[in-house]
Amino acid sequence: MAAFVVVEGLEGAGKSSVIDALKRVLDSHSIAVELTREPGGTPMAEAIRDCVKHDWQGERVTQETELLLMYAARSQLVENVIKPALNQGRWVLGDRHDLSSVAYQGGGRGIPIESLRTLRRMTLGDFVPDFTLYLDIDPVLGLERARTRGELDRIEQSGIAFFQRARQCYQRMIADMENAVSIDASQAIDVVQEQAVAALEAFITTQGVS
Ligand code: Z5A
Repeated sequence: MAAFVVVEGLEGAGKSSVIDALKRVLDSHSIAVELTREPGGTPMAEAIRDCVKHDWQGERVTQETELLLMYAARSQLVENVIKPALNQGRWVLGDRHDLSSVAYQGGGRGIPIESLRTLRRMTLGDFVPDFTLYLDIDPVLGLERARTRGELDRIEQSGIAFFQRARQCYQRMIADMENAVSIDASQAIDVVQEQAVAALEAFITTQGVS
């Protein structure tokens, strides 16, 4: 059966390079796969991504707007891309999903978890990833890596305390989740990739794929 696999973590954790490695694993098993990113992944969700990554034409983005836009983009992506792919038997490999909202808007911004639950219920119902790989990184190191790519965007400029809270929230959530693996992303990139590949291989085996 097709599965929804998600890679989560703070900026600079190495999600992009891990996703490349995971895609190669799925290809080696001849598993058809759709790659997604959040926020984004449909024309409307990509437009929303532009709105949340920067102040909108100089207008400050409130944290409530940020939260609502994350769920609006997610709803578009889940209904128009992820569920259709899974229904057609393709796996989906996601760069972030709902746990990012819990960590950033819940943990980081301090929006009550009950508000997130209400939005989640409304937009996603009981839809959840089948497997989550969390890349754990100290935000000081992660942001240092992200900075090598150029200027930090609006969310990346939220300050180190914001990212520390997001990290703590990620760690708490992952500890309570089934079908989730945490990897120390401060290790060398090839070691992180190796551990991610091993975790996905183990999950694939549980799905009865040869
Ligand atoms: N966001 C939110 O607030 N709420 C939500 O619900 C959702 C998202 C879904 C999305 O931006 C932003 O939206 C994000 C969270 C928020 N904002 N922040 N801040 P994005 O998609 O553009 O950002 P990202 O997902 O964090 O991407 P990223 O910075 O590219 O992170 P990454 O993919 O994990 O990193 P990378 O591109 O693989 O690596 C970054 C650099 O580090 C690169 O030069 C690598 O070569 C290097 N790297 C990676 N791993 C290593 C190791 N192990 N050693 C050395 N160097 C490494």
